[in-house]
This record gives sequence, C-alpha cells and structure tokens, in this order.
Amino acid sequence: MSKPLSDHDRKKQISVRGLAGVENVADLKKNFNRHLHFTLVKDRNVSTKRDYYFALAHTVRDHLVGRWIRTQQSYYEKDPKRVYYLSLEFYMGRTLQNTMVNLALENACDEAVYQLGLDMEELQEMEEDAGLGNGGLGRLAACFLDSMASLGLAAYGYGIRYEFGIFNQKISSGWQVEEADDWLRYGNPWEKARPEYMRPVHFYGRTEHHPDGVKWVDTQVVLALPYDTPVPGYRNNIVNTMRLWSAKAPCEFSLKDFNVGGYIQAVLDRNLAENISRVLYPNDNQTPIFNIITSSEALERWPIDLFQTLLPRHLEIIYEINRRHLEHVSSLYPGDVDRMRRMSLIEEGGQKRVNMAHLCIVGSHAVNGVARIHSDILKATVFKDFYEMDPHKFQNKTNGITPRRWLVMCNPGLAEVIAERIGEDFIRDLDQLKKLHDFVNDEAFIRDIAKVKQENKLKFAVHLEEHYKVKINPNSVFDVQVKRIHEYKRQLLNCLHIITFYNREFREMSDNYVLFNSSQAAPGYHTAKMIIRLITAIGEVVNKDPVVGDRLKVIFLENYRVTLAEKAIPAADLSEQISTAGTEASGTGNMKFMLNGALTIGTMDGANVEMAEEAGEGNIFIFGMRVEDVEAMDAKGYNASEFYNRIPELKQAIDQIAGGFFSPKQPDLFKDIVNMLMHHDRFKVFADYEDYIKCQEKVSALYKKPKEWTKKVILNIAGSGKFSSDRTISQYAREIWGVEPTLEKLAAPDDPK
Ligand code: GLG
Repeated sequence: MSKPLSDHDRKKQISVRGLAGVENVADLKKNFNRHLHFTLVKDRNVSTKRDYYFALAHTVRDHLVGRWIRTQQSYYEKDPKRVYYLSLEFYMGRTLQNTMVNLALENACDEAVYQLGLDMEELQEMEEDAGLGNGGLGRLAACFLDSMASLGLAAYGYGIRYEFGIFNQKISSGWQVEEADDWLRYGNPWEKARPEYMRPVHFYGRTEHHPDGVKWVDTQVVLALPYDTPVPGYRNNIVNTMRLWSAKAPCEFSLKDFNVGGYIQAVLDRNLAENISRVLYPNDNQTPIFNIITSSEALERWPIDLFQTLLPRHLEIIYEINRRHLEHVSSLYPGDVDRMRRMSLIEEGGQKRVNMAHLCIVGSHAVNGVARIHSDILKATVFKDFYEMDPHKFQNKTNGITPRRWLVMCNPGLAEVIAERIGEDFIRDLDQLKKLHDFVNDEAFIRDIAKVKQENKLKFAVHLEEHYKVKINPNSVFDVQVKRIHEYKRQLLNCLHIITFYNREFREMSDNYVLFNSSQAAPGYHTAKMIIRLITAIGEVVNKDPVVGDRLKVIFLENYRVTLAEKAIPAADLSEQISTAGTEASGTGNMKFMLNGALTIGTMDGANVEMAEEAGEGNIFIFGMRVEDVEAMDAKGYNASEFYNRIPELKQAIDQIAGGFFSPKQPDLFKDIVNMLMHHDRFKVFADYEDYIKCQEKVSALYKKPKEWTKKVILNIAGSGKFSSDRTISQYAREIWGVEPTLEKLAAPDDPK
C-alpha cells in the first residue's frame, strides 16, 4: 500500500482550500509573530505548542473582525427580519480549521506555518473542543449556525456558556470514568466578553396585583453576562454571532434565600448563583420518541410547586394561556371533557405539573418533526389531539449537516476528487452532487474514490496506533457505530453481531473486520455503562484470540466527540444505524457517513428512510421491522425467549454473555443485561437479530467485490445532497420563519497586513 501523502503535501494540491499567495503568506507570518510577541508575550525560545496554536488562532481571528463588524453594521442598516436560534446546546467542536476553510485561508496558513517550521496538524491538536452539547441535538444547532451564516440570514445563536462541557471519558479497566471538561482553562481566543450588555434575570419573589397591572417583587437577581463568538459563512464575508450567556452574581447579592451568615459567607455564596451556567447536564435523549407514547415518564413535565417558587409570575401567565387555550378547545369540541383533560397545559392528578411540550405547541405558530417518519409519528401519536385541532401548524423539516465541516474540512481528499469532476459549487449547493451519477462507471473516478477511502483508513489506523496503542489492518472493513450509548440505538444488537461473527471463526467469511464502537454513557444511566463494559469485554477476548488474529478486532474508541468524529467518519466503510424502527427522530451521524463514502446498514427509522430514497433502495442495507411491525408486535406482545429458543446462534451468544465467557473473572457481570434482553427489552433486540445477521452477510459478500462496493459508495455520495443543513435551513427560513436566504456576499474588508 502506498504511504499517505503528508498533510502539507496533500493540502498544497487542493484548490478548495484557498490560494496561498506569497503576499498572504508573508502577512500571516508577520501577524503570527506579532501575536506571539504582543498577545502571548513569548519568544520562540520559550514558546510551547499551545502558544503557537494561540498565536495562529489570533492571527486567523483578525481576519474575522472586519467581516464581523461589517456584517453587523449591514444588519443595522438594512434591518432585515432576524432569526434567533435558542438552544441549550451548541456542540461546536473546534473553530480554527473551520474558520480557515470558510475564509479560504487554509492553504495560506498552512504554508505560513510550514515556513515557520511548525506543524499545522500539531497546532490544531492543541485546540480544546467546545463540547457544549451531548450529541445530535447540540451538533444540529452548530451545523445550523454554519448554514444560516452561509445563506446570509441575519441570525443569532443564543445559548449557555457552560464552564464545563460534556465530560471527558476515560476507559479504565473497561469501565467508563468521567472527568471534568475544563475547556476554558487556557482561555478561549474565539470569544469576546460583552459585559456592557449584561442583563438582570429575576427568580423567586411574589406577585402583587394592582389596578394598573401586575408587579413581580422581592426577587433574587442573577446577572447574565454575554460572550460573543463569530460564526463565519462560507466564503461570503458574512460573520454572524453566537451569543452564549454566563451567570454572574450581582455585587449586592444578598442571598436571603441562600442562608447568609455575613459578608464572607455572602461572597462565598455568590457561587450558588454562578453555578447556573457551571456545567452541561450530560443527559442525552431521556426519552426516545416511541417511548413517549407508551410510558408516562415521557416529555418534560415540570412540577407546579417548583414553578410557583422559582417563577411565580410566569406560572400566572401560563395559567392564563391555558384558560384561553381550553376555552378554544371547548368551543371546537363542546362537551368533550376527556379531550380537554388530555390537551390541558396543566396535568392534574397526583402532583400537578406543567406539560412543557403542550405549552410549546400552543405558544408556537409552527411545530415540526426532524425527519419525515418522525413528523408523521408525532401527528399520529403524542400530538394527535393538537394535530386534529390545528393540522396546518404541523410540518416536517428533515435534519441536515454542514458540508463545510463534514466534508471539506474533515475529508479534503474526497472533496478534491469530487471537485475535480464537478467543480466546487457543490460546497454551497450540495444537490450538485447528483452530477456524480455521470461518473458511476468511470474507472478513474472509481479508483480515485477507493484510493481516498484507503488513505483515510490508513491515516486513522496510524492515529489509533499513536493514541490508543492498537494495531489494526487497514485493509479490513471498518464497521463503525459511533453515537451516544442508549438502549434504543441498540449497541447491544451490534454486540450480538460481533459475537456471532466471532463464533463462526470466520469459517464462512474470510474478510477482515474492525468494529468500532464509541460514545459516552450518561453518568447515571446504569445499563448504558454496562453496555460499554460489555463492548470492552468482548474486545478483551476477541482481540487477543490467536486463531482470529487480525481478522477481527473490536475497538471501543475512548472519548468520542466532534473532533474524533471528524477523524473516524471519513475512514468508515460501513455505518451502523440500527435503532428500533420508530425510536430515532432523525439521526445526523447517518448523513455524515453517507456523505463521506460509507455504506449504511440500518433500519427503516429516522432519516435512514429518506437516505434509502435518495441513494436508491438497492444501495443501502436495510433490515428489520418497520414501524408497523413494531406496533403489531407490541399489540401481540414481544416474547424474547421465542427468538432465543428458535435461533441457535443467538442462544449461543446470549449463553456466552450470561455464562461469563467474556468476563471469566466475574461470570455474572452481565446478568442485568441478559435479564433485560430476555425479559424487559423495550427495544426488541432479538426480534431484529436474524435479519440483521443476514444483512451483515450481504455486506461481507459485497465488500469482496470492491468495484461494486465503490459504485454503491458513489451512488450514496451522489444522493446525499438532500442532507445538507443548507437545505434544512432554507426550508425553515421560507416555510416557517418568513425570511429569504440571500446567498448574498458582502464585500471583503481590508485584511490585516
Ligand atoms: C435528537 C435525536 C436525533 C436527532 C437530533 C437532532 O435523538 O435523532 O437527529 O436530536 O434533531 N436528542 C437528540 O440528539
């Protein structure tokens, strides 16, 4: 196998990375040295790698400033309708490379750094991820910011500036251990504090009703201190703002409610107020969508008592909204008391609660699911009453991902091979990938696509060896399931697949397989943590089995995060999207794999349904129960032992897990998991096992025909245009927000000389 090009050599060839004109490079070097001296206060004798990263970050940031100010000025002058995207999570990852890509500075910076005798990739590795999210929801918000700026919308992201983002995951003796993510420790060169825009936020207190209105009095005040981060559009000189708020105790923080014993104690107690933005809650998807229907733990329902104490005035307003809402319901359905009860914003019976989803629906002019199947399920189940009352309110907006980060930035080799055939416009108009249909039978193109994948795999293998001390064969199938650990996502189904293939000792199959599995479990989610332990336990047995050798490896990638996704996804051959039909709202990882030339094995769930449509059914590996089958099985009752008794390979795998084959020192380690799978598995793992294994056999068979495989890869890439977040955002803009995407470009300001 040929050695991969060094990053510096590869990037030099790449036009999509901007021009490295001599002047640009000279200015960048000059400014880098200026920042090292004046901003970092260092010389090259004592500078660390981190200092160099900071000097480069500041150098690149300078190119944002003029564009940022101009953009905001133009919004002020033209006064367009603004979009505010409010989210508790913005899972941004790193900023440096994304900024260079969007500003077409990458080649020039690369050359400058090279001439300075430094290594670009090493510097980039010094940047902390902004891990202000759990998974898909937070990453979606980040992709949307990129698209809104790239489409020229006057948009702002509003969220919380958590001092600690999603925890760092360590694997210790096979178990997940959480460590605090102190991402701001060395400072954040991308943010600008705006104390001048600090706002008071009130809590507690009581209301007074006067003839001239209502007063909310005797409140406790916490200040909200905003920090602004620039969000550059793709090569349009537009820079929007993400404004994240940090809690700050006011000087006169008296803390009546916080038990104050005097001055020193009052100062110490300021922490209580400032704790509000201290740490991101590491809970992802407490309740997957289908579960909402059957269980009452369901959507968020906040206790009235809590509301009453913390936000008494808000509660009064909610009562008034509910009164008007129920009046409307009863005018449409006179006498239908049961419907009124179901649709109320306030749940009676036991502890009184506010149903937050109902409040959202009543308070919004549009409501949407995030993939077609998800939108349909919402209308037919949880929000049925609301849909019947107001069908026009309900829409669908299928999720998307930004092709800047998830192709140009993370997979430059692939972006270049595509650009060579169809030009660069696909980067801002991803539908143009359809043009690749003309190249499905083009031998040279097939070869190029396969070669890029091989290079990415080799690069990832080198990374794994350096960082995880594992050696893998880069010619094997890279079979990847990376996502938060959750029962509904069915990492356990994948475990059974791994065990089954291991038990067959590859008698039937001679290929090599590397199965990656990776992600965090919520710290309080016991089963998820046990699933991680099972995966690592399987790895311990399989990876050192001399009979299997390097034909099968099972690797749990520690500390999955945006930055690791950017490395793993371009290297994947097979993408595992195997949730129980009806449980994954959309998925967005699935789209990233598709765009990066992996084939999908998946159920008819979330966006997989639309991916199959776009790629052509024959070009994606679909298996298992459809939503209707799951419903039918629920009606008749799911009986795991039926499958266990009927399918010998399944029985063997379960007996091994139960009997300590993978945990010889502690044979009953996985008894809870086995018990769950056998007796109360809400996600019906066994019911899809047989079809899944058959489908995996088809995958193996196809992988033996590299050309056919790569043709399907091309058809998948060609069909992935729909899944650009530019398309999603354009739809939100036109169909919900009532704003026009402009694709306007602002004039470039004078760049720093
Ligand atoms: C959710 C869902 C995903 C979805 C994502 C973005 O579970 O299916 O793709 O949001 O809408 N809690 C999530 O991550």
